[in-house]
Amino acid sequence: MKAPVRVAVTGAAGQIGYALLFRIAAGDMLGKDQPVILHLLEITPALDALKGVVMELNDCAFPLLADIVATDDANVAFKDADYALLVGARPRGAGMERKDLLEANGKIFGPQGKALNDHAKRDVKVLVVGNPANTNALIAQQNAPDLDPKCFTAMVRLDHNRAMSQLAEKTGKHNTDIKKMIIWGNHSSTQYPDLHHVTVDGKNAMELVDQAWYEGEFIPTVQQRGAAIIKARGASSAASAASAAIDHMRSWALGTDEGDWVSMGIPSDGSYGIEPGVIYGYPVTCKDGKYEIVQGLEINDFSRARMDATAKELHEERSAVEGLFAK
Ligand code: NAX
Repeated sequence: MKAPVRVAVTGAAGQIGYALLFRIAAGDMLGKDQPVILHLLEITPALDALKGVVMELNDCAFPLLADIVATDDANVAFKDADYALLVGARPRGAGMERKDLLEANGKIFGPQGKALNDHAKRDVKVLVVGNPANTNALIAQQNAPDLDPKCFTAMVRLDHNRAMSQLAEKTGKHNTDIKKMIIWGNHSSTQYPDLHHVTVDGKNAMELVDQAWYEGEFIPTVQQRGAAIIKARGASSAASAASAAIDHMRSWALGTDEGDWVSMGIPSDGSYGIEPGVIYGYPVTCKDGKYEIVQGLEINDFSRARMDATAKELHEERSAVEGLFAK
């Protein structure tokens, strides 16, 4: 059996946390041969609820769960962390403008970035789930000057999985027949789910669907799926978000399948003309714990306009929070 690794999860007593922790402890994220020590971070008023979650984790008697640390101190939660899933965030309150939301979250993700900088393993893999995920990831990264910026990623995998499921339904195929999905940009309604490089059972997706469906149904459905879930369920996506977080980390840690790729929000390096300085959804392949942007994809005018629009939104978000970056 391998030595245990430390997996920090923030917002651990929340609804995504409740769907996430049990799957990490069961080995779904890092493999059935990888013991884990869970480091659970919550705000002080939620520590009682967290105690209940810890009791339930213990009651599962998971063979792979080596230990649990539960705390309201980020310095403790991120101590020697190999993985960090930043789920806890400030939700948008009534009458709150986007700028207020970004700033309120900056107050969470700035200090958490600093705590990661000071205490986590130097090759820590950080996934930000809490919204606005891309810009929260940027704030954390900007407060961790001693860590490689590539340690910081944001989750667009739920959008990726939603897009796969919509296309599978439309084409009458199973999602396992679908390869090379891409979500470009922000985890927001400007995200661009791109079908031009996708294959369904080996055939190009754009040859199987018409432009009207792609533009008028598929793209808006994927972009608005979060709101549709809230309307139907009366609560935001939780189990599917947790599942996507598991997928994101598993791909990163254990690698992507040969002949396929996944979408991850990662620091832009200028690839595909996206100005650096933001965390942008890209198609990536992963190997040996590292990700690389898929290069050389042809981008048509339709895609270019949408990729630029979502980049513009991210740069605007960046401008609103630049004051929260470490000097
Ligand atoms: P909940 O409100 O159920 O849980 C959030 C938990 O975070 C709460 O228990 C709260 O006490 C805790 N928390 C707040 N501030 C904290 C801090 N500073 N340190 C540690 N813990 C803190 O929300 P939940 O439904 O679990 O969603 C969590 C976040 O995920 C939200 O920001 C949500 O918008 C975001 N989502 C992101 C998605 C994505 O694809 N990137 C999709 C699902 C989800 O909407």
